[in-house]
Amino acid sequence: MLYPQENEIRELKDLSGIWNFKVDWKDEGLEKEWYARRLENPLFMPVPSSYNEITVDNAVRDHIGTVYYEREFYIPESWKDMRLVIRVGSAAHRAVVYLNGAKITEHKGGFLPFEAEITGMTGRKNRLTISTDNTLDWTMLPPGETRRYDDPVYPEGFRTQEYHFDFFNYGGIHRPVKILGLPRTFIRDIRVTTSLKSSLGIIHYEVEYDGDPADVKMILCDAGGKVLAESTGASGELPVPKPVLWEPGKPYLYHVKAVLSRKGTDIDSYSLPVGIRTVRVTETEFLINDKPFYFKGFGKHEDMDIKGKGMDQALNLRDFNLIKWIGANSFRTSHYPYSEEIMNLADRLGIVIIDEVPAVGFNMFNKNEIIFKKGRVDEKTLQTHLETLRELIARDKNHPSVVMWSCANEAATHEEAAGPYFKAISEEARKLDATRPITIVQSSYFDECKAAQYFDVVCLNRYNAWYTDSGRLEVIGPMLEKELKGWHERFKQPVLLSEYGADTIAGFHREPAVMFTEEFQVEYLKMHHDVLDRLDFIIGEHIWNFADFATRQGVRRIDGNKKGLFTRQRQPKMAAHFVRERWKNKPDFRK
Ligand code: BDP
Repeated sequence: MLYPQENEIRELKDLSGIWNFKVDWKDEGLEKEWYARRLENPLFMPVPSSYNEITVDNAVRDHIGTVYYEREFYIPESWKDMRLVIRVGSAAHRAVVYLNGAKITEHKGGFLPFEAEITGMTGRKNRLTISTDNTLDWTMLPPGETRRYDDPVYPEGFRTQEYHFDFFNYGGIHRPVKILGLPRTFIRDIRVTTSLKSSLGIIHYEVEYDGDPADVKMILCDAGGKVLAESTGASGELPVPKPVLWEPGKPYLYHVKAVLSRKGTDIDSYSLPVGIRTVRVTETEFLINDKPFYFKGFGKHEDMDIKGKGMDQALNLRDFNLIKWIGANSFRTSHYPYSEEIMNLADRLGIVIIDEVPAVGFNMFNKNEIIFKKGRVDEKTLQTHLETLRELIARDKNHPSVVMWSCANEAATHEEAAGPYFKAISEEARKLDATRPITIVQSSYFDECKAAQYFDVVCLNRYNAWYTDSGRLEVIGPMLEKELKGWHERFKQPVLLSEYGADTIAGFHREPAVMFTEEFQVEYLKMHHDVLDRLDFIIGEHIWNFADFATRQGVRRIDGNKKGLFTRQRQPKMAAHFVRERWKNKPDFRK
């Protein structure tokens, strides 16, 4: 799926702004056809944004169920011959879209875009209504369970949402809603892969278009816009002698421009940045352009005060600037696909990404409870998981920054049924993209895992001396070393420590260190680094987390998860300075 673009042929209209908004407290909106007319007594709500923290009403913040968004818009008469499409960047987690009272599409899954054709709606006032529902069930990614309480001791309508993941379940329209004006015969998709044969770079491309027969041409330009090569046909190759490669920190981008034409007249075009780079793994290395890359970075979240998971370019750039400042070169989109705007910036800024599907919360963290079973993570979940993987790879396949697909986070891979489940996931991922390695992020123990053999890289999350042996820093060294070696020896794969971290309240100090102080976070990280530095199959370190983030309320979380190196307002804790010293002196590529 292509990111919306405006150019000499294509039109684009962004519907971001203040929309009308109404919470469906009694689940009656559908029955009473709220979409059929203007919402009565609406609130105002910004799009894009989570709705939860915009008002000062905790019932809105904690709402489990449906809300309605609405706005009016025009499409100018001058677009009347175009194919018109409405595109939602993302809406959590189920959305139904109505135009002038008629349902035009629906989508399940809160982190990926979807669209619907609305050709013909020009020259009139249109009313767009979008309902979103943040209710989770076991067929969704991430999965969860809604409980309703009949006991009269609870207030009427009381419900809770149980989910086994550690971030606040924000709802709403999280990414921009856009109207695209396309020609009737239009480029539907482009797929680009690159390869390198000694000093010759090759860009392989495939263009798909819909409509009447047309000629396809692909033009390759350098970063300055100079034309380097051209090729005709819907698929082909563009040679690039002595290419400048896309590398972490040195993100050179070529551009390909696909052009559809008929009788010499251009009828559609689309430009795509292309980074020429290769990715491959061995038993001990992760090679980018055949050089052993060392991941320095974080697991992150899309999360901020007030706007929750709403896309915000100011925040995105602040985060990338901090990533550069601290000397990181990569992050994982834990635990769901991030906005396309973030992915585009990563390409341009040379930050490497491990791109994750929202398969998180697949673990009861209790060995007596099985999660891979009928009614929990079962065949229906698998079908959604496969579909989400397809949608993710369709969206992100062309990003040079994406070097690996992460197909799950901390699933209960010790369970028997996790084996066939993840075999199916891995086969689909490989079928969809043969050019990138795949992983699942583990929290199991190496000797009990039933799934890692289907993947290429072991990503391990570990919290020794935090959730277990709390505060006893001295256990980290021996325990971590044993486990890292165990994973590597059993699966013959390179290992990335994909999460390690300690909750830290900015401003808490204690010497000697105790949990939750800034001193403890520094010492905790250092204990891990001492181990990582002596093992040659370790391909990197992703600290949990980049910044503090919101979680649901609970006795284990005081105002959210505080494992950030930065506060939620993106200011450094003491450990950020310590990590910066380390990473500034640690090259992106190992010798
Ligand atoms: C890991 C999860 C992550 C949590 C983290 C933590 O992958 O989402 O936030 O632990 O507990 O289990 O801080």
